[in-house]
Amino acid sequence: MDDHLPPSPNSFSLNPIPTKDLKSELPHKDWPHAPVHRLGTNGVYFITAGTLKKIHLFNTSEKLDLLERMLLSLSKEHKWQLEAWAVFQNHYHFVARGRPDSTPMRDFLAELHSRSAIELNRLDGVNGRTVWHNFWDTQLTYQYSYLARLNYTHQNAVKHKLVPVANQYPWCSAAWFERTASPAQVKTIYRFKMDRVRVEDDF
Ligand code: NI
Repeated sequence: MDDHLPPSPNSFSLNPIPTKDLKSELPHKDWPHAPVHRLGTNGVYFITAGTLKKIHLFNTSEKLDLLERMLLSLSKEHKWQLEAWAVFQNHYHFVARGRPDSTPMRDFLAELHSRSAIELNRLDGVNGRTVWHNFWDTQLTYQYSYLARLNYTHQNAVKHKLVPVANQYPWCSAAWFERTASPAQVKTIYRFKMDRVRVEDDF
């Protein structure tokens, strides 16, 4: 993701370009806690959302950081516990577990979409551009389909051919999951076949 850097000079020397540590201006990454539970009485949802016309709007590391951090911090604020997520240039997926006092999912998504659009448009210096187009929400009520979607989300960067191994993709939950869950949990989830999972994911 270094495509925003200039090519290195070959035959002449340039003055060093002052670099700014963009990460220091973003809120820190607000990691969720426990990565796997049983399906219980509280709703667990699988959400997919895409940008308007699938345009690659979050097309720098900074913009992907922005979207991922906003997702992590707003989900905590609205009491949706993230169990898997993957954020890309033109869409995202996540699995989140509600509580009795969670904000309604649609209100949470409305805030995520409006705040991320405002911030992205500010970075791009444009006014009022529509960023998000639509989203799909599925309530997960069967253990098998829940676990399969956790794996689908952790592994999504591999499906989209961005990395050979999911934990190499910075804007998804795979590395966090492998670090936080027990080795047995990781093995169980990663074993789930994803070819029977039908997800809107033509991005
Ligand atoms: Ni996807």
